[in-house]
Amino acid sequence: MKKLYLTRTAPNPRKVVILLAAKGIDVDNMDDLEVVDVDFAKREQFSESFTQMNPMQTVPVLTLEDGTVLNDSQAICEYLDRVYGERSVMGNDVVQRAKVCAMRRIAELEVLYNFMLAFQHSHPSKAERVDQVPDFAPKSIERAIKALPYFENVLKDSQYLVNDQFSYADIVLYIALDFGRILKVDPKAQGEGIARFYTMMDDRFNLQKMSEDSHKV
Ligand SMILES: N[C@@H](CCC(=O)N[C@@H](CS)C(=O)NCC(=O)O)C(=O)O
Repeated sequence: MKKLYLTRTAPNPRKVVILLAAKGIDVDNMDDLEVVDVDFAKREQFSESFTQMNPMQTVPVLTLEDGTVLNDSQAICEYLDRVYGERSVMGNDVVQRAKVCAMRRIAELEVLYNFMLAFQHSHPSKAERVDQVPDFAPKSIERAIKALPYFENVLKDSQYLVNDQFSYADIVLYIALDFGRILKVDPKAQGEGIARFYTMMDDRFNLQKMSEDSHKV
């Protein structure tokens, strides 16, 4: 049995859950994969057994039957995209694939990671992990917001980010926009295209519900 370690409130594990959902697969109902919820509040990512498996002490992690450990969301998504379902969310032809890669890197590096840095440098729960510099938080939020017009420019005229076709780049931007809400950046106030995109993605994948459900487990 494969095992997928995740924390449903955290952005990087959410990429994996949404990638599967986009392929019509419910992560909690797979025959050959079991989900293991890692509770940050209980510091489970720092436990000895988890650290042994992933010395980076981060989620998501996917372990395969042969003992392979994949400890990065991108690597896990690449693997799951190839192994499950017919249509590739990463892109079916070489040019689409390359364009999805470029777009998701910009969404990830410019938006998601700046929001993550802002959170890590400002939230008390991250003080153990990060040598916090509080001034870094507003600057990182500013950098993320500065990147949004790039996406607005695409989304004002098309439904999705790459060739008007749903892709992994959309997943990363959606997760980043949703995470921005924690930092009081309203995804519906960043331009008409982004607002429409966020609403469309949220109707389909409902990240808010995923957070609520995770508090029940
Ligand atoms: N490169 C990794 C980064 C993973 C990462 O930073 N995960 C965060 C959650 S989004 C984490 O596990 N943080 C643990 C902590 O804050 O203690 C990936 O994309 O999988």
